[in-house]
Amino acid sequence: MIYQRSSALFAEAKKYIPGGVNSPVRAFKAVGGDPIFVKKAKGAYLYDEDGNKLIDYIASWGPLILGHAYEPVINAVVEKAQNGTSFGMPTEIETELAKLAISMVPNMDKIRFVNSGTEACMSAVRLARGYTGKDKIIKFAGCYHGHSDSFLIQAGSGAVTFGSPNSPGVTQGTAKDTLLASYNNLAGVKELVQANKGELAAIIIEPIAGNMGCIVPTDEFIKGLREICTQENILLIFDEVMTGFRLGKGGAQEVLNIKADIVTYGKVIGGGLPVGAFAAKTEIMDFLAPDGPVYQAGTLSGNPLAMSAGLAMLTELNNAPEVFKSLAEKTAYLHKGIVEVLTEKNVPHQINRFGSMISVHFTDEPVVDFASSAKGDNDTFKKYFHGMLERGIYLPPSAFESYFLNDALSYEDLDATINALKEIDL
Ligand code: KE4
Repeated sequence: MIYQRSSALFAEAKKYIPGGVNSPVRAFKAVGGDPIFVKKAKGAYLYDEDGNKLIDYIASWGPLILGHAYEPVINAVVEKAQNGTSFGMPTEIETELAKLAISMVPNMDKIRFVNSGTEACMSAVRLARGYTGKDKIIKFAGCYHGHSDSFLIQAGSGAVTFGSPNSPGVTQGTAKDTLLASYNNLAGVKELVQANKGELAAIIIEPIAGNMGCIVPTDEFIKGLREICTQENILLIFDEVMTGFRLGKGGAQEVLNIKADIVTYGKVIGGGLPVGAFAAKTEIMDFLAPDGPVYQAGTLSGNPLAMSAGLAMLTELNNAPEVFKSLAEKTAYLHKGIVEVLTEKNVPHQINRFGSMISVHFTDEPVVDFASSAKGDNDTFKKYFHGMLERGIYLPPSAFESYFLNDALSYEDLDATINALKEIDL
């Protein structure tokens, strides 16, 4: 495949945009080479600036669960735009999307819309701190909740000391209130909770992790978190920016049968336009301004154009929940095909899958947390990524990402993906 125009566009972009991209993962740093510039997309296919057609497995990192340029969503956005895109005033459509979203997920009474998953998670933590009157939070190594300072933290020196910044610009003052635990390690969480008794406002987690590749919690772990939070008056925050409206109508709360105290959303809820959200019971949500003391705001929050995309998307999913089963079956089919090929090639691999989230790890150890995910062989991953790209298959350009299948993918597309893998010398 030829990527000349993409490379030329990348060189031009780098003159005006840091790293040539508006989000780092797009720059192919983890896999090498120049990123692909896309011209348009439809259904399961991307059409890049060099005229290549690619089968898409990132779906804009999750939002486009029904495929690109999905008619009902496009029509809703085009129609809404005719009457203005944003007013900075309340509109009926915000209530329509709020009512629909709340009707689809368990256990939530009210929802506030923002413009990204980062904003949703940042606001959820502020709300938890304001509601509980406590400062510290626990997050998990390898879980990503957006780029708010409180989340850009790596493990501190000792098991029970606070975290340290993992990005310049994040202060130690901020880092001291974020504690880091390991996914699927309940004992470690208990140790942190005991060492910080009475100081923890929240534990925030990706209930099915997608930012270490896909990692599924053990029953004991996720149920244990719920119990600890209930016992210790800590709010459990489910970051469902990836899983919300992807794993099922009710997201991870529904499929795991666990009730969180605050849930954050993004991606699918915006139908491909910038929408994030966070939700909780009335008692918690009413702590938010303007009625409550916890301040949170946004010029474009709930803007009718983004709301129209989200409403069209959730309406489709609410009226056709069989999509989730179809997606899970397609993901299982892809899983089986990849296992057969990599086994035949005698390549050590672990494949983690939950619903329509899946990831391939080139290691023979089970991938259950960030440390085990980091043991994947990145040289093999790079060969895999570029080998698939050369054959028209667009995968996430990082071993620490989940694939996001869209329901426009056909079984022929899945077979083409599996056959492309057969041709690669890993
Ligand atoms: P955004 O601010 O990017 O909308 O959402 C942040 C976020 C929060 N929580 C979870 C579980 C997430 O996965 C994300 C964002 N996901 C990444 C993909 N790993 C977005 C891609 C990117 O950073 O460009």
